[in-house]
Amino acid sequence: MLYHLLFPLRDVYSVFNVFQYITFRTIYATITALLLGLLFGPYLIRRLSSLRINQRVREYGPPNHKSKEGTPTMGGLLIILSVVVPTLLWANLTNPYIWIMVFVTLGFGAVGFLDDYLKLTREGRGLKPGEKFLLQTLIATFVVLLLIFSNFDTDVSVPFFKEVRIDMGWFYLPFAVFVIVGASNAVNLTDGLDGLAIGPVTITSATYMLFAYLAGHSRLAAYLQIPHVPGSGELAIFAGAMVGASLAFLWYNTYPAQIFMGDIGSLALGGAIGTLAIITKQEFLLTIVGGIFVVEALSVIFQVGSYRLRGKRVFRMAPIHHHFELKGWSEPKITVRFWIISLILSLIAISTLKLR
Ligand code: 57M
Repeated sequence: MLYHLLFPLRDVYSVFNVFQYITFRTIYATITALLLGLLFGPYLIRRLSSLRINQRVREYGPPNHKSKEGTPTMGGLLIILSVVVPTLLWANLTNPYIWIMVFVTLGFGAVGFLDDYLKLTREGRGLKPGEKFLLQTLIATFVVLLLIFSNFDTDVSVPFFKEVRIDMGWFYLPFAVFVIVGASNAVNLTDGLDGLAIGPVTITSATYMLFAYLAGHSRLAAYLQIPHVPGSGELAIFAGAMVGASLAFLWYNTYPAQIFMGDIGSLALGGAIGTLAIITKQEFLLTIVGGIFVVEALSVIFQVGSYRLRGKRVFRMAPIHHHFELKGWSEPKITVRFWIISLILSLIAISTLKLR
């Protein structure tokens, strides 16, 4: 909105010329998101508490989690607000990718909201896993079809192997849907300790902010030999808003958490990250940048698989963060160590720009 209102005034006031720069608008979208989240956080925490929108903690779980009973949840409302409003303020709204990102965030957020709402009203029984998966798949399929019908490239690039481009044709549809739905569920599984999911979400968003900028810049993309996606640079503004919103949420979600994001937050953030990976054409890179989410999801797959096949557990409890809790690590120690790993993974992902 600000872009459309102020950039045309550049002939009268040359200072408004600065609105043409994606970098400038990304920085201010990040700051706006951060401030919105910080300012509205305390209000939302009070409001959710007074409405008794509080977390129920399952009986079967690490013992220290019982004390978390009653923590306000659905903080994802704050995250979504702080992502969408700055995006609408600072981005070029004629860019279709911006609307796709807003749609995915709101769509996955709505599925998460339904799940959270049902859990509150039906004594912990949210959507059935199959129902959740179906809704997520419908949204992701719609988005990927939209992209394919607007001549989106169905090639995929492989990190570290720049000359390899595989055209997947129509197989791109199930592949991209898998990336989006998988990312959404993996972030959800990670969201089980204070600050644990939002830290890697911040780092992953920041990484994709860089990749969106580069993919949208024809000369830089050619120089770095990465896929050039005209118009994707604008997504740096969206990703910047995600960084700001996530940092603001972390302010309140850090140990001991005053608020949880709920499925409304985790599904929306994961879906948005998956879609960023698709549009920037850095699909496989997500397994590196989002390595924490991948490991969390794999730990559940191995645990459930091993239990069913051999009747034995691989971990003391899955997802893997519970394993470390039961080994006696303190919650902040697990969280901060996972952040450090996430940061290293992000650096490795960025290094793929130069390594081949
Ligand atoms: C959500 N959410 C938390 C909060 C958050 C298949 C199975 C592995 C699925 C998995 C599962 O359901 N995961 C999805 C994990 C819950 O947090 C709420 O959920 C939202 C995210 N969707 O925003 O609203 C609890 O997590 C803790 N929490 C924090 N701080 C935070 O900032 O401490 C969350 C956010 C909260 C709070 O305690 O109540 C969750 O875990 O429910 N299931 C599991 O993760 C369960 N694992 C399990 O059953 N393992 C078995 C299986 C795989 C065979 C095993 O290993 O033997 C664990 N969940 C819980 N307790 N609560 C088991 C122990």
